[in-house]
Amino acid sequence: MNTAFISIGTNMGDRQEYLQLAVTSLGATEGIKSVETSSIYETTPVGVTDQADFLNLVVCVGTELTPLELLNECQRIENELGRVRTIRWGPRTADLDILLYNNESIESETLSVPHPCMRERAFVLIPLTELAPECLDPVTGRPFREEPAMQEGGVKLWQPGKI
Ligand code: A4P
Ligand code: MG
Repeated sequence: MNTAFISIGTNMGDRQEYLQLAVTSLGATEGIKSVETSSIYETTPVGVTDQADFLNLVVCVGTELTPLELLNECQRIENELGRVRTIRWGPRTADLDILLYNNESIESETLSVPHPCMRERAFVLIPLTELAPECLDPVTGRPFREEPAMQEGGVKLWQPGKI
């Protein structure tokens, strides 16, 4: 069994409902055997800042899917949730990014793991280290909890506990 971490973000419509639907869809996906979520955090937008606040969480999945199969399933769920791809970094109903897949380092045309921006994003690091406090960066060997971006702010606990 493989362990993967996935970041989910949403800033449109009923944000909690979209997170719930995304987590439920992951759990119902063939080849995904277990799903565990962090708390939900409300986060100020990064990148394009002139947009609504996000809800973010991180999910740990146990899976028999390969990394590319998992990416396909994440994109299927994004499409099912009606994401309209307009502006890069712009508003979306749900964005699912693969953060980590076991201890692997993957660089292909369609997939980069660890996710290239994850070390700079408090909205990823805070829920990730809540779920897996000892998690190490497979590339640098450092614990994610020691990343300076953890202190960046803009991330507040919105709904404690798993969903
Ligand atoms: N891709 C490569 N690696 C991965 C990976 N590890 N996981 C490719 C998922 N996809 C990966 O993604 C573009 C392509 O990236 C995919 O086709 C896949 O082959 P996309 O989802 O179409 O584009 P995007 O999400 O609009 O762009 P990007 O660069 O992925 O944006 P991010 O990094 O996802 O950032 N602020 C807050 N507070 N909270 C957020 O959740 N999210 C973003 C989006 C910006 N600001 C935010 C948040
Ligand atoms: Mg994305």
